Amino acid sequence: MRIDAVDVVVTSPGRNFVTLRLTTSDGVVGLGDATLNGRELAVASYLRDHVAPLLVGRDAHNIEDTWQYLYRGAYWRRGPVTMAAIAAVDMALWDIKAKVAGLPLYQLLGGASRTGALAYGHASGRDIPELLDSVREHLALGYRAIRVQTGIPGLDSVYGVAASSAGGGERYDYEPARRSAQGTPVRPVEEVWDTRAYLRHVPTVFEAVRSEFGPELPLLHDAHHRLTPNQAAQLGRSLEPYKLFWLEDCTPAENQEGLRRVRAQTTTPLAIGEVFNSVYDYQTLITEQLIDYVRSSVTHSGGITALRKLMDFAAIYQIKSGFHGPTDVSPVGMAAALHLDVAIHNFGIQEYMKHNAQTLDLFRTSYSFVDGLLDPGEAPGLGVDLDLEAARAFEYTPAYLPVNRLLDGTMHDW
Ligand code: EZ4
Ligand code: CO
Repeated sequence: MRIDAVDVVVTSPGRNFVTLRLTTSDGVVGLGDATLNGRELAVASYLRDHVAPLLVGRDAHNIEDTWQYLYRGAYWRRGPVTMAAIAAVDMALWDIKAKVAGLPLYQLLGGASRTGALAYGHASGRDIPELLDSVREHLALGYRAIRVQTGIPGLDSVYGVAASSAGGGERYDYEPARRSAQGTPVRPVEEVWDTRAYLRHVPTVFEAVRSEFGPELPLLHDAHHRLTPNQAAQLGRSLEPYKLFWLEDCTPAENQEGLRRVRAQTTTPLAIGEVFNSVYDYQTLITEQLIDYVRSSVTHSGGITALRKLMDFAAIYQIKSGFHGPTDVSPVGMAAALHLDVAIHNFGIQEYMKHNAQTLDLFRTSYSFVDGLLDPGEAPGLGVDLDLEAARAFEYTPAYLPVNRLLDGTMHDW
């Protein structure tokens, strides 16, 4: 069975998605997600200009060999653009293989290790009362684990907080990259950040949430790479009384050794890796057991083939998964994560936000969210179809994530 056709579909039903669509000589279609928020067209070009010509005529069944061919053959290793492109090819080939087998993909990955994947949702509020309402709304939707983010007194807007003023008054739980007003050039919005105010405020937020919802509810928090190792150690310690499920991206973790200090100073569980793209980014973090959860997405880290190996490596050190699942991973990438979630033994939790209605109209999914658990469904393959005609109607629209500056104007870590 040969790969006959390679198509790259860019569509923007509210936000941009890049999808690879492979068609085999037998007419089987496989989909892969290649969405890289804010740099989408770079991956689209990588696939169209440099990968598509290599794929036509290859045996669609040889997934591992194709992975190695694209990774080693490029000479230039790793990097988010390359690894998102390889991920899309890998996902599409697994989709095809599982469709040919007539099985949902998780069956080819060893079958189900659990009845569903525990999901966490994003609750947020500009202040504590608004946050508590958002937690209640998430509990009503069925969530059994909740990420908590709030505004900080004195700061205008904070990334990850719905209804911040920079969001134009609209809630943006989904942390979208922002488009600019019509006719103005598109640039990242610049937000002001104050680490001391943040470190003072966050423990009061968790105090309020714990006293309202009790000790059982798993709570998470994302620091979005903004702290130094010493500041992260302070935050981890100050949050210990609230027993977090995890503290995410406390420092910019390309400095893996920096986590030694954080780890030595606090027992708050740590999750890292949503901006990583290969196992090598984790080498010190995993072998020295400096983290508890791997945050990679299938989409940004070389696909199912690579992420499964990474999780096997992590398993040796009792480190679990907590795959990235924002809405800038497409429904195809989310489905791939769910098949892996139910199959691997060292699953921890899955981030989950529902895509908007337009997106779910284009991408027909067979996964479901019931009583706090995600289920990949029983459709053969990944279980996602893409309505090509409808997708083409939504043109690519540039949009970028915000950047941060400190009070004196210094550019800050994310
Ligand atoms: O900000 O995916 O934990 N989740 C996150 C995400 C990221 C976006 C960036 O594209 O931090 O929402
Ligand atoms: Co994050």
